[in-house]
Amino acid sequence: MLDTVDRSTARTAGEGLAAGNVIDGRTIPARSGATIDVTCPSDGAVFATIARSDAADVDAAVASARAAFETGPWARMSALERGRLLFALMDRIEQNAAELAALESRDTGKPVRQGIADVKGAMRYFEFNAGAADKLNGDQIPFLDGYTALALREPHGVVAGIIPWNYPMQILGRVAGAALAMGNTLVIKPAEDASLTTVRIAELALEAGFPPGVFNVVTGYGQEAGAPLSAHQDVDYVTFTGSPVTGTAIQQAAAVNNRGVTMELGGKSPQIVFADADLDAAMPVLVNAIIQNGGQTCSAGSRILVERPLHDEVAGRLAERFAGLVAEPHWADGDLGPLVNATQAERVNRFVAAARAAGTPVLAEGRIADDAPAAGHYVAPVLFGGVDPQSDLAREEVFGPVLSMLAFDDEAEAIRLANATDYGLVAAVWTRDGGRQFRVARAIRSGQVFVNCFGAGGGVELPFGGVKKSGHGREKGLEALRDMSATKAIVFNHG
Ligand code: TXE
Repeated sequence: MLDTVDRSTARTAGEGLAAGNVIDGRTIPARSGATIDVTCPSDGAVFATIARSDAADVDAAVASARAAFETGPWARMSALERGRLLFALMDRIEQNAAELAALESRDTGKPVRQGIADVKGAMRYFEFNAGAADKLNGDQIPFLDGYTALALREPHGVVAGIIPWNYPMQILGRVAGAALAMGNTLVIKPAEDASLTTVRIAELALEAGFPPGVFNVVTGYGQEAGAPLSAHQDVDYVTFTGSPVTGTAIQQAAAVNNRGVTMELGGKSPQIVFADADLDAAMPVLVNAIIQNGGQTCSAGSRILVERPLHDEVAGRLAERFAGLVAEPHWADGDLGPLVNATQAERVNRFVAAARAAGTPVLAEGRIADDAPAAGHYVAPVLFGGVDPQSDLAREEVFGPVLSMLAFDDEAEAIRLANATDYGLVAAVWTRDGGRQFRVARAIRSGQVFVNCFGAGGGVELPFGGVKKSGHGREKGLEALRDMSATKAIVFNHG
């Protein structure tokens, strides 16, 4: 399996590409002919275009997905055959791994290592769901004498997936893997900032043998392509990963048609470090949890809560690491790259400026590489200490390389602080005390809690999703397959 991509490939990937929509088995331009320039976040240069789709393109994609769902080979295919197609897609992704990793890195600015990890992540999603396709049983339900009752799992029909730019391939993998395994057909609207690998993977799905119309992609802006897709009357289910504000708009649109939704809306994930924690094991994980992908991760461990006796030691060790962090172009393959666009860089800089203005202590700062192109969207990593739990920095999703430290005095205060945001996606607890591990893990309001680890290698097998403002519905694991299907009860009266 791929473990490196050379610098010049990473720097020039996708040069001159004019990516289209994938509708009904063909790659075609938007009906209007309009395009959107694709810029590289590392140097601000335009290097490709994507289709600028509107409601007409969305209509065509949904019609194609509907036709493929109702008729044609997909409608008659067994779960085993669907699984085999997903395995074949995984193989195609592997065969094109270098191209996909380089394309993802150039499109998003993420270090090449992360681009490679994302290819592997996408493959793993397709692999997991391929294997699971024929294993999610329905139920036989004990019922009245003389009756047999079944609960069958059936696909929703046409699933719309609106996905963001932070992990385009991985999020595509988790959405498409589960939806296709259960027999749905798909219309994906990737983010306008990072659509190239999604288009490419839909093309690879055709090469792998997916029938036309099963896996469609329409690219474009949220308002122009995403909004008509989420409001479309012929879409049966909508799955979205992105911001709470857009999630609300999408739910309102879907509600007009009374459609089901899965919402993954980000987080403000706490990492709680008790005084008895194994710090040597925790330190690299604490740092990586916020630095990975430049902090543009829904599950980023963006708050570190430390029990007071250990506070200064953790602060010192984190500060040492942060002082050495450098934001570099994606091709340098350093600790972190630029942020995805100017809006995100401005957003992160606003949080940092407000915290500084409020007098929040800066414990350490990294830097932007001297040779980073001026037109790139670089932000220097910052470690804040003594953060006010009521501040925006402590409560809001920053989505950048900014880490907040807060001290606590006892277990009750740790739990209170961990739960003191509107989000509830992921949390970590670092302690050697077994009783405390259970108590705290149970008390935290969040979709996932990791004990003495964080993220634990991605965890395609684990149900993933939020509570509170972080959303609802579950992706990954077998839970995703349940969400991507509807249960039908059938009762036979046999006298
Ligand atoms: O997200 P949007 P943005 C958070 C993160 C980030 C903030 C803003 O905090 O700073 O969101 O990012 C499409 N109808 N996350 O503005 O708007 C859009 O085209 C239908 C967390 O990029 O949520 C894109 O495909 N679709 C997150 C997708 O929604 C619409 C990942 C996400 O864009 C639409 C990304 C509309 N009206 C950002 N408007 C996570 N949970 O991991 C936009 N879109």
